[in-house]
Amino acid sequence: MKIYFCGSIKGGRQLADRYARFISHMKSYGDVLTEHIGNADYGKGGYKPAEEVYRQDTAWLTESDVVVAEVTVPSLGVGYELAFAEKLRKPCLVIYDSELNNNISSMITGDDYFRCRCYKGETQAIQTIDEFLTEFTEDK
Ligand code: 6IA
Repeated sequence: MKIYFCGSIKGGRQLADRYARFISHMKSYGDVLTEHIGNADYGKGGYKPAEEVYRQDTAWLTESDVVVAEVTVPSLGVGYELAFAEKLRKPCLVIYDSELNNNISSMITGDDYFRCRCYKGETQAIQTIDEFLTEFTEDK
């Protein structure tokens, strides 16, 4: 199974270590195409043309089987990726930590295409991720 994980980059990197723990867990289900999102140093001092980022990420989204987005830290890029994934009819799990942010955009929580789940603590987030990935794991 190919998993596309979305998390904030320019929106703020304060949860990068948490993304890394989620990614490491999800790797037991298949390939996480966007492992770099969990690297706290990603982007520091580096440069990649925006066109290249866009081309690569939309190609990965297109080849992915499922999308998991952590949206606690608001990110324009993650919002865009979710809309792109919906257009492609990819199954999308959207999770957020309600103790850190309980004010997620209505354009995400109000779209019943997305499976939006709040969590309290990483253990609960992992359980939610497990339920979702198990559901889509069968024939992959
Ligand atoms: O608006 P944001 O930057 O917070 O958007 C984050 C989301 O867009 C992530 O889920 C990524 O998949 C995607 N994204 C945005 N910027 C990049 C990026 N920049 N590289 C890969 N994916 C990205 C390269 C930074 C460079 C200095 C190495």
